[in-house]
Amino acid sequence: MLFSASPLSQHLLLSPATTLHRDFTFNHRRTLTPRPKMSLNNNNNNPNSTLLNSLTNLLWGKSLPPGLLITTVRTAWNSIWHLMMSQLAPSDPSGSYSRPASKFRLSGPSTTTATNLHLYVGLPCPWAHRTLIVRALKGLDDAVPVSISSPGPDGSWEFKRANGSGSGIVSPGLDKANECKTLKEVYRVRKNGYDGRSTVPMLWDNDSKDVVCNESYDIIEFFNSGLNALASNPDLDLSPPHLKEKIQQWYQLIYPNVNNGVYRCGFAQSQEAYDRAVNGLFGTLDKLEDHLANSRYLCGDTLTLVDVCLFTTLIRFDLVYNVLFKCTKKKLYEYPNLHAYTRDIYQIPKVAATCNFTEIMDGYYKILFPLNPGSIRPIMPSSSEHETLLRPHGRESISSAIPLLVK
Ligand SMILES: N[C@@H](CCC(=O)N[C@@H](CS)C(=O)NCC(=O)O)C(=O)O
Repeated sequence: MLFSASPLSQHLLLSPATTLHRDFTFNHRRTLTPRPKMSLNNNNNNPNSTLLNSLTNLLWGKSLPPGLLITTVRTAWNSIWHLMMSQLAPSDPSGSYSRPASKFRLSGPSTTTATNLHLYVGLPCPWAHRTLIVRALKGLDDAVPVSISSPGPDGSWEFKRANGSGSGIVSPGLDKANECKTLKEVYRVRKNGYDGRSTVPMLWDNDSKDVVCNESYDIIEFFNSGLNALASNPDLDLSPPHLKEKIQQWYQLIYPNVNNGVYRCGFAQSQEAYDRAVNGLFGTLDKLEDHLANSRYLCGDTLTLVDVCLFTTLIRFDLVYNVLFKCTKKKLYEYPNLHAYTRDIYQIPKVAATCNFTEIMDGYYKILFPLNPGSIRPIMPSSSEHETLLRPHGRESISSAIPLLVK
């Protein structure tokens, strides 16, 4: 961690022998003034800000001159921010975020014969959320058990909490397949080892002790059609042959502009990169809003994989992306068709139980430190509350076809 209390800070905070407890000090004009009594228990419990207060007092008296304070912090913060962003969110030369490619791929639904599978996810992650939804709709809960990690202080995935919140909503727990403490450890125990990015979702083969796949789209295609012998809802097809081309066309629009588009807004490292991303995002949302006025789902009357992919971004939109990633032009709530479409999918049996809003908010606001250094989690917008999402969506008027055979 960048600003954790070091032995030096502990010394400054605790040692009575330092100048901190003198009654007088020079202020920044070099005149002698009574030192205000310093309290080690000030209202701000953050040891880092106490350290900075102590240092400021030590060097300049009661407060740093505002001009100097702002210039110094701005210069230091800009350099540190760019350093952090370049390592955490790689970008191209124009400052646009470029998402690293997934390492372990499946090139079709039947490219693995493994049947003793285990799924690793994290609940804030929209890519992992796709796999939880398709797993639930297909009835693969028993066939593919899941371990749910949560982000640790440095943002990497950890297993540290007892399973189950008792609410019926998915919640983080321990690693049930390998009993590891972190996801990094799981990737490392694979037979050939691995030292790259340890991302969720990740599908694991318990027999060969190896990673099967860590690309969400491959995993949902595989769950949709590659495990029907084990699924309790094998008749549900979220990628029927006659819609495959349409699904791909929508996905090619939605992935860069919406799914990854929100990240391209949030992780942009130049104004130009942000402008490009935000125009692509809202231009696409406008198009989707129009299309969904007369189409219940993206490809017509049938829910498909591309709806699942769109849903996991939309459900996080007002909650996180609108604020943290500066996707501010409009809230999802201001798009009546998109919001109703989101409610429609949320109300499909088993979907709401895959949405853990507390984990999503904590995962973004508390962990994406470079974007929210104070780690304050804003209040939940009412448009994202469970009760709001249960309001009638009225989309049966477009198509009353029973969309799913959820068993
Ligand atoms: N293209 C991948 C993206 C997966 C991804 O980026 N997951 C993020 C969480 S949202 C992650 O695990 N990041 C950890 C890291 O980069 O170390 C997919 O669709 O599965």
